[in-house]
Amino acid sequence: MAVLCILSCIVALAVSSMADERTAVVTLYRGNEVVGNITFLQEQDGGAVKLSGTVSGLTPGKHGFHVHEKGDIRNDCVAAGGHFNPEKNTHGAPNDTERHVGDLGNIDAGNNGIATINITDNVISLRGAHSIIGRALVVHNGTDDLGKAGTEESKKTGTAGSRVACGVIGIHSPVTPWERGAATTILQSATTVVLSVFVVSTLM
Ligand SMILES: *[C@@H]1O[C@H](CO)[C@@H](O)[C@H](O)[C@H]1NC(C)=O
Ligand SMILES: *[C@@H]1O[C@H](CO)[C@@H](O)[C@H](O)[C@H]1NC(C)=O
Ligand SMILES: *[C@@H]1O[C@H](CO)[C@@H](O)[C@H](O)[C@H]1NC(C)=O
Ligand SMILES: *[C@@H]1O[C@H](CO)[C@@H](O)[C@H](O)[C@H]1NC(C)=O
Ligand SMILES: [Cu+2]
Ligand SMILES: [Zn+2]
Repeated sequence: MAVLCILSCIVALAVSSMADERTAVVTLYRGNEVVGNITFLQEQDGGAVKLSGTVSGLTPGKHGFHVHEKGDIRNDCVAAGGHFNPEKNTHGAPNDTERHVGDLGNIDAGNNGIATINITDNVISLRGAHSIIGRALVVHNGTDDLGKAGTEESKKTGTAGSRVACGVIGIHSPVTPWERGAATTILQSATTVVLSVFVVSTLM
């Protein structure tokens, strides 16, 4: 019986963590032109988010790269507002403890103007208070000084210059509703455990 319970719990955990994987996507625009696309993968609740994709048409070198607070990309991305900052922190580097949630640092474009994105971040999320869904991803013309230049503006924006591309981060998978009430979550977990006990006992 103990073995049955342990096996069931393993199956239940595996099933529920599979169900927890989420992906989001953003198409980046410069005016009406598509200049990039990035996917976000979060394998489990509370886990790191992995970004992958490309941005093209950039000047060679580093470009500030942030999640801004609004999913409004009108007026050449200016309507997106400031960096997504729910904790009211100062601007920083991705690996700083004091940073905006949206601070993803810089992306680096080669001489061909293309930046290949391969970032893993532990602060942004695809759920909860740090969720970036429905907000804007912005690429700047200049380099983010990561809040280290010693000016007020540096501690606010990283003085990364104008906005050259942006897009709204949206749901990609699963397509079922993302925000569930606690009751639904508990019911689903309980159902998973009961089903697992049934499946495992059938197999034995
Ligand atoms: C991503 O964007 C680039 C333009 O930068 C485009 O060439 C490419 O086809 C896009 N890829 C996908 C999967 O949409
Ligand atoms: C953060 O990363 C930068 C390089 O990107 C490095 O110079 C710095 O030491 C790192 N800081 C911490 C606190 O890990
Ligand atoms: C992305 O970065 C990780 C670690 O920084 C590395 O292990 C992985 O190979 C990289 N992926 C690509 C496609 O470059
Ligand atoms: C972008 O930066 C380059 C230099 O890196 C400059 O020549 C250009 O004028 C800037 N463009 C905008 C729109 O700020
Ligand atoms: Cu920005
Ligand atoms: Zn910031």
